[in-house]
Amino acid sequence: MPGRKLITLDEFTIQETRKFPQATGELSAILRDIGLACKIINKQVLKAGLVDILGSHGATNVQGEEQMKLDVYADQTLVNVLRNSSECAGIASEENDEHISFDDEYSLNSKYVVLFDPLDGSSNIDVNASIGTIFSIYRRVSPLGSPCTEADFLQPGNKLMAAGYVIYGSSTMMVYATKLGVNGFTLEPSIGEFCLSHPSMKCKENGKIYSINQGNTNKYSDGTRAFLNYCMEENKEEDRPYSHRYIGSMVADMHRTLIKGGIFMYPADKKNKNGKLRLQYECNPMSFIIEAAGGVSSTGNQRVLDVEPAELHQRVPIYIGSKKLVAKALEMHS
Ligand code: P6P
Repeated sequence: MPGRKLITLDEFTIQETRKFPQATGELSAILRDIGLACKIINKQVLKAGLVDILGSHGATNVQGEEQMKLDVYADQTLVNVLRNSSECAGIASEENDEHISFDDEYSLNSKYVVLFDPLDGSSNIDVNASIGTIFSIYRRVSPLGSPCTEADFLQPGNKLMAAGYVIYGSSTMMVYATKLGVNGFTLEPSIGEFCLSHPSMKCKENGKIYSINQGNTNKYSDGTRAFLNYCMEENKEEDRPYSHRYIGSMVADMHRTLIKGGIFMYPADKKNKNGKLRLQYECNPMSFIIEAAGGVSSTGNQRVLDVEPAELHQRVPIYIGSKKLVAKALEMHS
């Protein structure tokens, strides 16, 4: 791109670090590590149909879901890259029952821990729909020099230092948020770098797209069903009926919500009192990102980021996206 200033993820994170004189650059290093791991994962995702890595890996993860080989590959890639770089004290993954503490001297003295869903939406791998990696970075609460503890990973989302996702779609993009804002980077395969393509991303205050698995409608609360009827009613002044879009991959549905506005919902239902999505691996990172972009995110009863986690794999209902549309959904939900 002659003439156009190319800013790579590495350059951007270094520039951001300079805004905090006391920063040691560890957070930037972790973001660069995650970028590297996701470039490695991306290579396998791009050839999923060619290499015999489709089909179930046989094992099932802590959620009782069949593990696709790509899930396991993505999980191991993230663990290995983060362990080798020694920039964090340990990790917790949606694919593993317990957290993993890294025991080399550098890791033991690192001040951050990382959580991730290594390959969210993996049921879409076989149909070539977009899937993604979701990550969260917290400052540890356990003492430096000692192994990280479960308490480091059970912090509420309002303690997040950074969170983001990589979407393996028509292009491969990394979007991450800190308290400074949300920025998007598109992978330029010819140089193998994530390049700044979506600076200062903002979530529209209102939106015309609602995203939910309507197949579960008969299990939703009266309030949620009333909101769905509201979205489907004709109303010229309010551009209704709205459009329904649902990919079934949270990263893809949330990326569209961030860019085009609207609401994504995975409510509780009669069978799943806490919905399906995991607080620490999906809902908190996405809520941190959407709030940093000016949107909102609620369980229906409280701000997602304020939920005090009780266990690593707990689930919460979620209503997330444009401020006005989420407010309407919550008004009808209650
Ligand atoms: P359903 C993928 O399995 C996932 O965890 C999210 O990425 C996605 O939003 C949701 O589950 C889809 O669930 O029940 O609609 O298939």
